[in-house]
Amino acid sequence: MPRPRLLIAALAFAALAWLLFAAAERALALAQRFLQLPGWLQWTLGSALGLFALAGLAVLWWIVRPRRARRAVDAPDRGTLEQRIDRLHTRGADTGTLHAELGELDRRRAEARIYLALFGEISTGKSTLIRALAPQATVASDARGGTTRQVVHVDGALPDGRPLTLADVPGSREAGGEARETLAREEALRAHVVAYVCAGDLTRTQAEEVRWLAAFGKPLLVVLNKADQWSEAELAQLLERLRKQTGEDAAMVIAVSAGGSERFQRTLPDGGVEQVERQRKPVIDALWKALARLASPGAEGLEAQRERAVLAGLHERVGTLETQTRAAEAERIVRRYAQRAVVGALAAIAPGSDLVIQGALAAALTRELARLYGVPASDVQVDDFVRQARLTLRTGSSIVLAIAGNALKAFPGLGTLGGGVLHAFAYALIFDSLGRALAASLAERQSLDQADAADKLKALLADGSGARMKELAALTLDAWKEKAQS
Ligand SMILES: Nc1nc2c(ncn2[C@@H]2O[C@H](COP(=O)(O)OP(=O)(O)OP(=O)(O)O)[C@@H](O)[C@H]2O)c(=O)[nH]1
Ligand SMILES: [Mg+2]
Repeated sequence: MPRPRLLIAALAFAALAWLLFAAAERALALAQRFLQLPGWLQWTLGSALGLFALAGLAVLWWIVRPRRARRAVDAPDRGTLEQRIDRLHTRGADTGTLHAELGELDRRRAEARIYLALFGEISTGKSTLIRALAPQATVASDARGGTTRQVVHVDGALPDGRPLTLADVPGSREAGGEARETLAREEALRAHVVAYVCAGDLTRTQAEEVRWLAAFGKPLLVVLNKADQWSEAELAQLLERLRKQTGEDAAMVIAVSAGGSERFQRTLPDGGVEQVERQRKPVIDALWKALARLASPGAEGLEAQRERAVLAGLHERVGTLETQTRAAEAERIVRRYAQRAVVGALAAIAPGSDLVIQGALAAALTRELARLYGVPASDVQVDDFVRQARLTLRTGSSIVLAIAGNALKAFPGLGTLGGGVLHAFAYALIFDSLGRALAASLAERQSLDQADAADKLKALLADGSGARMKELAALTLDAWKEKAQS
């Protein structure tokens, strides 16, 4: 610490000590005077002081009371994210939509319009609300008045004239609509302000959606639509419950009536009936007021939070793609080693009755998979791992041969090719199981966990079902044919 700061600290400390002494002295003097007062005055003054202290404590509690912790999402910086996307691209993953998302991020920043996304379960009235917010806009969206299938943007304006783009998104929680729900969520992240539209008390899943949106830290508005369906007293209660339910998550909770149409039957004077459709009048003043307040920082002022949300969403998407890409790569590696093991087995002159894992091959497979998952693996660790796999196999050798024999019966062409093929097939099964077990364990534990991988290996060696056997049989047959030709 530089000297002047040290000096200031010492002076501040001395001043504080002096103050404390003075306060203590004063308190003692006051206490003495208090004791000299007549009894009734002691009581009145004492109770007043006590009440005062209690009120102070209450205020203090109100300030520091524990609040429902808001889970903030991780948002990496843009540079790191771009590097990860580029790495995925060079590894052959389809990164088109990720690049497009970054492009859209920049496009909207340059545009400097405020984006409001309306998000919520199906049929809560999002599309109707957008029509009410921008009645003059010619919306291409559902003239049929059906469910929204894709993201639709509608241009409007805030009460003060600033341009506003409204994003209508597909409703969430539609049976079989998972892909559309993803579209909706991604669009919600791209907006400056999000309105969560509901039409009554929040269900647990709706409350979770609100929490999910809030975690991105953007202004979030909960809009109770279809207010016309409730009495004033019911509405007040509903709003109260919604406020309690969403707590810190929502900046505001308001009620509106987007309008929509109602149909009813009218009995005509001649006794006939007529179907009538009538537009309800929208009542959305509260929404305009709330929007004016939430959008007051302007597109620029809200941009940092918006960018954070988009990057956080991308972070998740990139993570998923990384996992998928790595798994696909692991599968290719495992297949390559299974092939090599088969070729090696077919080249052996006289196959013994024992199955012994080809050590060098297994070590190379282990090393390659560990590198893929970014798990450091020393030579000792790799050797240990191969030894453990051998032990696992020794006890399971007969099971593997039995499974291989059984599987071969299902492929008539292979069964007749003799014992060499049975052994080769068994090795395909062994290396495929070893590789898959190791890849799964590495992905799960991020370490070379022998016990875990051995458990997984045992399970896979004993699993002779399904498409895996077919693939391994084809692989064995190909190798056999190649050998026969040469
Ligand atoms: N009573 C009443 N009904 C409304 C109101 N707003 C919308 N509706 C009705 O609610 C139904 C659904 O409205 P939409 O606007 O299509 O709902 P949405 O949220 O866009 O639905 P999805 O696109 O499927 O997610 C329609 O029948 C509307 O007429 C309202 O304020 N009051
Ligand atoms: Mg809609």
